[in-house]
Amino acid sequence: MVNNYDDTIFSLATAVGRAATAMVRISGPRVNDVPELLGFARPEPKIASLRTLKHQKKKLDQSIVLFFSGPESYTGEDVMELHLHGGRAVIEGVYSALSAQEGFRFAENGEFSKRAVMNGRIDLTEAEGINDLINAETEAQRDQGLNQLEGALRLQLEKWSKDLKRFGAYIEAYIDFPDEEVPENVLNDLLQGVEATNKELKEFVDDDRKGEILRSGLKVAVIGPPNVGKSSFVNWLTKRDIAITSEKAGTTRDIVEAHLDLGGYPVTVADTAGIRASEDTIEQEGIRRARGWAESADLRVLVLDPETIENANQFGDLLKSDDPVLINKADQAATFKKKMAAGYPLVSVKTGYGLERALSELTTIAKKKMGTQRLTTITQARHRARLNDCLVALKKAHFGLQNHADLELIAEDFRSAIYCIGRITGHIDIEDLLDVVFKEFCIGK
Ligand SMILES: Nc1nc2c(ncn2[C@@H]2O[C@H](COP(=O)(O)OP(=O)(O)O)[C@@H](O)[C@H]2O)c(=O)[nH]1
Ligand SMILES: [Mg+2]
Repeated sequence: MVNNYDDTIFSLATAVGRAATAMVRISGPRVNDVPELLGFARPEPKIASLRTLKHQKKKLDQSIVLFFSGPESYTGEDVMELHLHGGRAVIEGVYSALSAQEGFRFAENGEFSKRAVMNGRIDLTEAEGINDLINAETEAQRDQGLNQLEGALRLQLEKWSKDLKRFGAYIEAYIDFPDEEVPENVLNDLLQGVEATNKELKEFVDDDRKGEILRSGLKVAVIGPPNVGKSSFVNWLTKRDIAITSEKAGTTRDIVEAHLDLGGYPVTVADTAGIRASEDTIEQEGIRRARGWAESADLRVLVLDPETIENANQFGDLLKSDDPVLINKADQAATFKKKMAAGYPLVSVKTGYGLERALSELTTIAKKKMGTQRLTTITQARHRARLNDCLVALKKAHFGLQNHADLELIAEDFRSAIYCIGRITGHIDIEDLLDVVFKEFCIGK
């Protein structure tokens, strides 16, 4: 990525395509030159102003212009927003006027937000929250993205970081004054503090990846033998004919994925090839993919029919404890009379029998897998990895304290625990540890 902060960057902030309006955002040191460049009078900061934009004596557009004087802007730099009419020729006209200028260039992906982080306007988790909100497709995803954008995760992490800095500061203080022994009561307070923080962190990490699953959507694989009605069921779920259904066994080979919104929770459902012994190499490949997708999925729905109820055991290696099983073709009553024993819920995609109940059960499972009491959660694998590193460092510090280890080593453990959290928020400067030392202590007399 080009990382030149001397450049003034610009880009469409709205979607590409014809629309009533299109917003071009410009940020950087030369924003001040934009009014002259496009032949309009410079607006007052934060006052929406109607302006006629011109380039090389030709009018480009009549648009609303907004100016934000840094650091009070999204990026922390001077920012100008051109709310144009959303036609291609208008946007092209503005683009070519800007890109012809020295020091102006197209923004890279996420570069506005990156500058916002670099300039301390937002932290990394808030930037991620912005991105998650933009990508949110369901209500629960929107809640989670907005919460993170508003700084809830940052505040939570900052709280732990502050705790750790305080613990570290005690230790650092006694290192600086080697004549002083760490008194027993201070040591006990520290141990208790470390244990409490450790408990909080552990509870936060042990969340069954709910926030992460919500962010990316629950992956549900519909599996089973051929011809039981898997594709028919997926089509019913999605209310669309996305998968080919046929009386001929072995029709589905590719994995067909569709996105669903179950009560505000995002689900990606996959129709897969029927799993059976097959000589056909293409079908074998389909079965291999079906197994692979099912193994990596968050949930599997096993579909069987009266003919294959006994086959349930064949899927034992794929199924996990809370994976639901459905017996389709309940309309084939005669067959069922003989084979009712299995005790699984009956449905018929053909007649609609039992489908709503199956859907509501699926919704309940989705809520259980993604919904939490607390809105603030880990939403990315990188958060989890760093928090686990932090827990390891904290454990070492705790062990060191208990065993009266060298204070230098304990201090180092705290520093690395703080560093792990700093890597999540992007605040990895731990020099401010020293500030805490001198603010909270006056041992120096
Ligand atoms: N009688 C009956 N037939 C069904 C039902 N659901 C699907 N079928 C039929 O079963 C055949 C196989 O369906 P399909 O969805 O392609 O099964 P898949 O191979 O498991 O994907 C098709 O002819 C469907 O019309 C049902 O509830 N009752
Ligand atoms: Mg199929």
